[in-house]
Amino acid sequence: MTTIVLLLFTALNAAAVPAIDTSNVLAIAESTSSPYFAALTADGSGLTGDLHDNDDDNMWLSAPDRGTASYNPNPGTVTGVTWLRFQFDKVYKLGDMWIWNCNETAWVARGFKDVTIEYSTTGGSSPSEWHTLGEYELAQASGAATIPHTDEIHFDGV
Ligand SMILES: [Ca+2]
Repeated sequence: MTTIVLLLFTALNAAAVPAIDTSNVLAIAESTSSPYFAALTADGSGLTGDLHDNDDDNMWLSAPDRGTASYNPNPGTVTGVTWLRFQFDKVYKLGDMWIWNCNETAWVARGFKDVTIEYSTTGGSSPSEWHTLGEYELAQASGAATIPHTDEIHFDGV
């Protein structure tokens, strides 16, 4: 199995109750296939209410052919085939993170599957600054015209 890394400073992706304003979330990716930039994961693009569409223009895509290489954003974090990091304007207590996995109809298999989620209040390079929330197997999206979120990650107030 392949490990994919999702890194969170603190706070969450698009939706929560109350949601963290998307203008306070900076999404950074290990790589990008232009123009499918990381920002599209955290800017509300493709969302109508809590449903996301299946237009690839509203989704992030890593560069192709990641092969067997392993990456991490900085020392102290686990490595994986690729990673996404969500950086916030300040430290938040986190509730839930909702994930809409890749929903491009012909390419739902491109979504994240085996992921490790780590968080930090400092984002530094020392392993002691990072905490592992857990390892997760994310659901594959259906590719339907609109979908509810595919996964909920519970931070439970960390
Ligand atoms: Ca989007």
